[in-house]
Amino acid sequence: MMLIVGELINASRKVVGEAIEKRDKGTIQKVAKDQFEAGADYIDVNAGIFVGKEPEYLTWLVETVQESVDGPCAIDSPDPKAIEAALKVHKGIPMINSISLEKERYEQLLPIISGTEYKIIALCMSDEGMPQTTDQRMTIADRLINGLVQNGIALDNIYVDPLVQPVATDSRFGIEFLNAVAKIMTTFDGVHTICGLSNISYGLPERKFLNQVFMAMAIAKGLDGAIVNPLDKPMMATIAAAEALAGRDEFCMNYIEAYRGGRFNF
Ligand code: THG
Repeated sequence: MMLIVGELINASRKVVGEAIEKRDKGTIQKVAKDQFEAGADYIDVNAGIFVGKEPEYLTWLVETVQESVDGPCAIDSPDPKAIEAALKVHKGIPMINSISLEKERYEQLLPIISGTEYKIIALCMSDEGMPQTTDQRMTIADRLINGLVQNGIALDNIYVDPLVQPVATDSRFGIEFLNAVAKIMTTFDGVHTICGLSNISYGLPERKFLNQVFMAMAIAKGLDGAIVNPLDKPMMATIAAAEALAGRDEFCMNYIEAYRGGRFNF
């Protein structure tokens, strides 16, 4: 089944940013609980708009979330120092979001995660910037996967994020991403793939529609993780339908279960 990372505890969202500044635990804990109850496997915590204060704010977010739900966080920061601080208070096995091939980020984060059982998101980004083609993504993915495995991370704990780019910018960006998902999943048997979706539809109307269709297409290519809003019912229904149609839901049991649980009532 698809691994779901709940994206809503992100400081770029107004309610969450304000709650962090006011140290309003109740608001954060409700968003955590709602996502967990909707089926999130990990609760993403991101304080990215507070540059310089990320170590302090991420630590507070992890503590606050885990006071209210019995589950792990996905610690979302480009700053290894912030991730390291949040790890000190995290209970259970976290997801690290993310390591990339950017030299400083890679070299600082690797010793922190080396030899652990953490789930690691390996983001396809390097000092040369954001990859555009399938081949550019494959080159970065290959180096990241090899480096992680050589440092004692099991393939099964690696989630490669091929990096979604807006299709409004270049009409090839959708298909180059999708082909990268397929190639990563077949080249590195046992590894996982994950992504955030919202970038695909940036600058276009009816974004939710594009995001849902893109999710279904990515699942057909083998995507098995998603950073999404688990409270978004049409998106969650799309995921259940796409998994059944891709042959990843024996006897369509999960799809039928989703229906019976009222998850198609929207
Ligand atoms: N890959 C990885 N990590 C990521 C991303 C990725 N982390 C950040 C981001 N992309 C994924 N997280 C979010 C969080 C919030 C929103 C989008 C992506 C967002 N929220 C809307 C709002 O605030 O209005 C809508 C939320 C809603 O439906 O209520 O846009 O790509 N590894």
